[in-house]
Amino acid sequence: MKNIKNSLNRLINSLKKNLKRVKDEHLIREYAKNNVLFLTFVITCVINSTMLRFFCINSTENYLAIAPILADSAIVIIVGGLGYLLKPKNRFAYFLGFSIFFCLICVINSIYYTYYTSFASVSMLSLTQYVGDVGDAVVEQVINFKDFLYILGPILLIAINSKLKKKNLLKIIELKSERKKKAIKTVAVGAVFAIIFLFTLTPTDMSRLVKQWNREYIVMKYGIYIYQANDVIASIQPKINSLFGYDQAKKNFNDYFADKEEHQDNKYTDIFEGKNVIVIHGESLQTNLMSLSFNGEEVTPNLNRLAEEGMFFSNFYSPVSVGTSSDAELMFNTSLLPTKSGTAFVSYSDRTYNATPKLLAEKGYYTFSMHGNNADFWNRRNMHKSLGYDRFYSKEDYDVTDENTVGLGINDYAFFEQSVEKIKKIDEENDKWYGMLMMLSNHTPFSEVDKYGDFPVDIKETVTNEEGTTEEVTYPYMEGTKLGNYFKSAHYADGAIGELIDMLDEEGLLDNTVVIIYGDHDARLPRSDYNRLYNYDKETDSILDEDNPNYKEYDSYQYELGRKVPLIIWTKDMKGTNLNKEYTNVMSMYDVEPTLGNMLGYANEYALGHDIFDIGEDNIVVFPNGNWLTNKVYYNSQKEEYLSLTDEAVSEEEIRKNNEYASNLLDVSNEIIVFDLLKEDQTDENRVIENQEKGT
Ligand code: GP9
Ligand code: MN
Repeated sequence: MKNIKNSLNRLINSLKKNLKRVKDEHLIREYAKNNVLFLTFVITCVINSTMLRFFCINSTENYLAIAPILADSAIVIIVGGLGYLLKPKNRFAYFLGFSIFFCLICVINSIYYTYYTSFASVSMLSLTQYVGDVGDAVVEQVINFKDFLYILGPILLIAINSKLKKKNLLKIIELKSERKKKAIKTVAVGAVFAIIFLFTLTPTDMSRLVKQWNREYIVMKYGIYIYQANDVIASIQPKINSLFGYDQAKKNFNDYFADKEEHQDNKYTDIFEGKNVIVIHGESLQTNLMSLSFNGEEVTPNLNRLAEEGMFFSNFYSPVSVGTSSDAELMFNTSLLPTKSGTAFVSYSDRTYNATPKLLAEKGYYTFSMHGNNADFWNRRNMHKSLGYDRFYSKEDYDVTDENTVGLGINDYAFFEQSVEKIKKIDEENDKWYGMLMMLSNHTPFSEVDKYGDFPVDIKETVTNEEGTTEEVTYPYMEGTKLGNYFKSAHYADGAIGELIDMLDEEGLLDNTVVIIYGDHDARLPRSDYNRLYNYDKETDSILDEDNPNYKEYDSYQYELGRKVPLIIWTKDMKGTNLNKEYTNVMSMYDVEPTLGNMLGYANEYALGHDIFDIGEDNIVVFPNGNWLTNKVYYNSQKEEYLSLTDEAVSEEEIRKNNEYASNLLDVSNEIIVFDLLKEDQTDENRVIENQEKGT
């Protein structure tokens, strides 16, 4: 006991002595003076990462988070510390190189976050070829002043270096042993930061880093630099994984499907058997458009009419990841979810898919897809073959002129008109057919308002003044906002859908045809614009105060839930039948293949979604970031909190079970694609058949 006391006293005395030395000899000031470049490098890099989190993730938890600052500091101090191994004259280049590198990480992520509400991945590098095509959209809608604040870091470093140079303070000579000692000491300080950081981690934090799909959470916990390094590992992992972890993946796959309940026939089974099918891929069409009118005119009168006359799935979601349009197509046709890294269309187009076009082709259908954009966009030229389309009509098959171009390419009206001509021929030559028509005009940034036709999104009122005469007063309302422009663009696209239906009808192409319309994903518009939509005060031309009794809260949950897209299944003669109604159970894009398959008489036995008429109100919609939604609850896996949608209590057990379900679904789907498990399965079957044949 006495010994411990003595040792403690000795330790405290030595600490006191050292602190006194630091104070008396002005060691801190001395250190700062001799290491200005290193300190500038460290401080600016840590500030940049903190600033990025601050701009992207708005939560008090984020503002107060110390863990990512520790993690960033550890990385930057270690990287900077290694610079001391270099001769002093070479250090500036080293610090500047890394400063630019870290700054670029912040700039890219800042821009990327605005567009995708997620952080960047190197697995997306293979997609930069598409940036040219949507480049204007990105520049116009996505790049902000704040994205370039990070450049101040390297600029400050350059400025300080030139000042030091002028004062002749850079000509220091250091022995190799001295440099080594300095580097070791600095790296050791970085290691101390790293150790303290490691103590803040929970097992959940560790497992999320390995899984990498909860990007926001990882950045919030580990900072942007560790996130990005981990992303590089995670992005090359699928390639390595597809060489190694096959056995485990195959086992997971077998276990998953062994437990899956078999599909039962229901009253919708085969109701459309033998009918032709037209699918309309509605670019950026959201369900909320359908309930909006301006000055008595509906935004989407044609969608509304088709929904009223057909089967309207009003609680339908498209859980796309970074593959946006292509992820929607993938889910719709294969009942798989987007991949965790990269996109299925670009990285995994050579895999085997049990896709609707392929399965219908096996039933004697002629299957085709039509799209006015370049065939290589989203690698459709290759992927549409893998999905089993007999023919992909792309830009080269259309007459595209300056006059008929809107946004990314041929406008929806001209596209549909020319498509109908092609479908007429297909119909003459084929017994039955399945065709996907992919729209293009209603694509972000929705800025070609002069081409969308006249659809004012203001408020017009007729008022009687004191003299008794009437005059028309106009309040700007949504005019000039991004959301307002989106309404004009959607109204234009909706008009094209109306014309398509008329043209098909005139050609007699609707008589034995099922029409399916889906919105491919939401339009990614700012929440503040929705706030204006719901809380506009025309008297002051501004947004109502939050404490105003008429103020309607539009929080992040409402925004998330408001990202639903329409799904309509319609036939010419459906109106008034027992099919003609609104279906309100939550449903996902990856539930379409099993639902439609049941109606048309085909099945993908490895579908991950459900026939909605089988699963009904028990359905769960899983999003690529691990969030999920049921009729009762929306769970946010990044914040680990939920929103109850009914008065019923939500048990912890239910949350745990659904989290496990979501995680399994994402794993199995990813493994099916990465390890090409559907191909292997067919090979297994072939092997069985071959063996049977040998036996006979
Ligand atoms: C491009 C079109 C749009 O051809 O499908 O793709 P998106 O940018 O929505 O993913
Ligand atoms: Mn799209």
